[in-house]
Amino acid sequence: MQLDLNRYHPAPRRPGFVAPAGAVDAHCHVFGPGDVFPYSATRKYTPGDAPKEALFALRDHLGFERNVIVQASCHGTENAAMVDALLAAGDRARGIAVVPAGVTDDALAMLQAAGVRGVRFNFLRRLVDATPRAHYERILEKIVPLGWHVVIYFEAPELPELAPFIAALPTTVVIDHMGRPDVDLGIEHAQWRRFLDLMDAHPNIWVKVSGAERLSKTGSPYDDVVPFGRELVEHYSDRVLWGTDWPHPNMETHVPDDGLLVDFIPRIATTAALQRKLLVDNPMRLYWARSAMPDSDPFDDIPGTTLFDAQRSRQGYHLNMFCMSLMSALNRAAFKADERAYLETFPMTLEQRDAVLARHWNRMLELGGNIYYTSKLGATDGLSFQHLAAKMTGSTQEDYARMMLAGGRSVEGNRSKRVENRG
Ligand code: 0GY
Repeated sequence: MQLDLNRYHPAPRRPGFVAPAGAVDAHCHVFGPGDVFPYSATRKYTPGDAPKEALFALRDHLGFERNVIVQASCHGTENAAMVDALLAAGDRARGIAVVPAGVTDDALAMLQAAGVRGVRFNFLRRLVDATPRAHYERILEKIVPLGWHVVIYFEAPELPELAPFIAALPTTVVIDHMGRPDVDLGIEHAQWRRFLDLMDAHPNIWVKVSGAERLSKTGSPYDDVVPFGRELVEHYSDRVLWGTDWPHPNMETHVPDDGLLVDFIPRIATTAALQRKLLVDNPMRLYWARSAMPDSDPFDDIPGTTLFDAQRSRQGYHLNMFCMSLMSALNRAAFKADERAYLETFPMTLEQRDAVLARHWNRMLELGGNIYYTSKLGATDGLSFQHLAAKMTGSTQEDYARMMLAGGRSVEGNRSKRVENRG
C-alpha cells in the first residue's frame, strides 16, 4: 500500500515494547484541523490535518500516558490548536509554544495556565526565516522569570555558530532530535563529539533522543541511529527525553510507523532503569514538577527558609536583575552616587525598593530576591557572604562562622512541621 507522505500512518502497529507506567511522549504536534485552526500565512509547508483526537488515540494505542505537544512552524505563533489540545487533555499534556517577541504577560499567563512550560526557537531555514538574536533575547526576558525552558531545533552543521548562544541561555535548554547529526559520519566524528562537548560543559542542556526516522539513512528499523541514541541515554541519563514526533511532517522517504518507533526505545535505553528515566522520571521532572505550579511552597513552615520557586523567581526578576547590574563597576558607582535614582531605573515594586534601601535582607528574599543575587548588593556594601548570612540569621560574623565550622545549623527545631508530624 502506498502511503501519503503528508499524512500520519493510518494504522501503526501495537509495539512489542511495553512502556513503563506513566510514560510521556515528549515530542509530538497537532495540526489543525485547518478549517478550525488555520495554518499560518507565512508557513513553509502545509501539513495534512492531525487533530488532537488522533493524537490521544495514538497515545493510548502505544501504551503512553502523557504528551508534550510542541508548537510546529506551520502554525506560526498562533498557538490555538496546541492550547486547545492541552485543555482537552487536562493534566495529561503539557505544551511548548512559539511566541512573538512582543508577547504580553497576559498571553504568557494564559499559556501557562493551559499547561505551556517553554518556548521553541527553531533555526531550520527550511522551516522558518532567519531571525535576529535580539528577538530571542526579548522572549527570554519574559519567559525565564516564569521558570520556563527553551527547546531548540537546529541541524548539526549549524552548531559551531549557535553554540555560544545556546551556552549562554539562562535556563534549561532542550535540544530536538539529538541535535540532528549526520549519522553517516559516525559517533567518533568531530561533528558528534562537538555536540557531546556542549552537553558535557552545560548541565542545563537536555536532549531529545527522538527523530530516528529523520536521521536514519538506512531506514526502518533505524539501525544506523542506535549508537547515537544509546550514547546520549547512557551518558546523560538524567537529561534525556523521548518523543514520537507524530505526525512526522516533511518526511521524504517513508511514513513512519509509530509502533516501530516505540520498539526503537529499548535499543537505545537498554535497561528498565534507563527506560524509566527516559520515559517517566525526566519528563515528569521537567514538565509536571510541583515547582512549576503557582502557589506551591511546601517548605514555607521551616523557620528561616524562603523557597525560591518559579513564582518567586517571577516576582523577584527585576530586583535580582538590579543586583546583577552591580557586577559592573560603573553601575556600582552610579548606585552609590544616588541609590534612589539608580533604583528608579528598574521596574521593581515600592516594597522591593524600600527593602533594598533599608538593606532588609530577609524581606528581599520574601519579595522574590535570591541570595545569590542579593549577595552582589552585599558585596557592594563591602559585606562578605558570611557577614550577610550572619545579619540574616541575627548573629555575628564570628558566631556564624563558628556555627558553620561546627557542622551547620542543627535540624532540631528547624524541620518542616508537616514532615515532623509525619513522624
Ligand atoms: C519536527 C520536525 C520538523 C518540523 C517542525 O516546527 C516544525 O514544523 O518541527 C521537521 O520538518 O524537521 O520536530 O516535527
